[in-house]
Amino acid sequence: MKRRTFIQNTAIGGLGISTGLAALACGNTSENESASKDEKMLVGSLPLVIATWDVKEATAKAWEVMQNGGSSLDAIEQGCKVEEANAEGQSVGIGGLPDREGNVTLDACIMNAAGDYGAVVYLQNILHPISVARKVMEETPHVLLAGKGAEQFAFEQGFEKTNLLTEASKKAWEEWKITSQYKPIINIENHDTIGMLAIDENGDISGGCTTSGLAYKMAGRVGDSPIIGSGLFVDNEVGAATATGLGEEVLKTVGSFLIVELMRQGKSPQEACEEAVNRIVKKNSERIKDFQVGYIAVNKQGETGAYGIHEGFVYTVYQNENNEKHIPDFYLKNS
Ligand code: SD4
Repeated sequence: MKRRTFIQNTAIGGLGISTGLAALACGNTSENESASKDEKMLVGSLPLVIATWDVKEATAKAWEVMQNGGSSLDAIEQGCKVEEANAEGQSVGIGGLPDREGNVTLDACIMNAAGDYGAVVYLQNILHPISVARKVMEETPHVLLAGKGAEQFAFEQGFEKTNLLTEASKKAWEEWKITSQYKPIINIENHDTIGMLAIDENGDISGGCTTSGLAYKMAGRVGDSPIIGSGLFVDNEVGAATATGLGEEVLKTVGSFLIVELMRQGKSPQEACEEAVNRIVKKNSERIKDFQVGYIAVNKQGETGAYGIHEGFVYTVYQNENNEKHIPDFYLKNS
């Protein structure tokens, strides 16, 4: 049985994991004896896209790219661009809520299966930070460009200047200024901040993360999303993870790297996401009622996992021809 055929045959069930397939992967069945080493690795079906929040248009785009023979890296860039261009969503790209000075500043990063990484932080006036991040990765000797330098680089690469502050976001900011109270709002992200992971038919994993960060943040503030190991980490031998929510807490625990390392040690994506959330919870038992963090992860075998602190975090999976919103378990349910 060729690998591709095997992949097609696995296309059953919600997240693509059935007992039979899991057993095949674990080496318990007689079919297993004729399976190649490559086939034994596979549990969920490929290709696969998973993203934070309810972002079906973005996952559909990424899926389409891979159906047309594109790589997981192409899928990530094109999928993330869908949300960046959505002026209605107020936490990524155009229409993102500004910092307290009224500036929309964007953070994004991308990682490929070779372990290359590119990122932009505090980028202004550019519609597609994920594409600039990819250019940083592919066209420069660096991995991370910030602020004016990142903007200048984007212009040199042919990106156009775009006003990212929409009327709706300007109005929201003007209303906010009346009280100027700063308090992260749980699940404000619940539309389009995007952390996305994809595995293509070759089994290669890529990931991306793009956001306007927290609304009304201090000028100059950068969150976890563009920082390797925190908002995103990909290791093509093991799997990938990405985060959403209060970036400061993700940064302090290097959450996405932690999840990938836990998967390397044998934890499932679900167990690894839970452990990463638990680390944050343990350090913040008094404060966790005030902020949200959610993780999603995928391993090399195509299994997925997700976990949040609060109810309200959702994610989207496109696998087996199904593009669906999922509701993960969350910490505060059990405490
Ligand atoms: C940040 N983690 O800048 C981001 C915000 C976010 O959905 O994920 N919003 O802290």
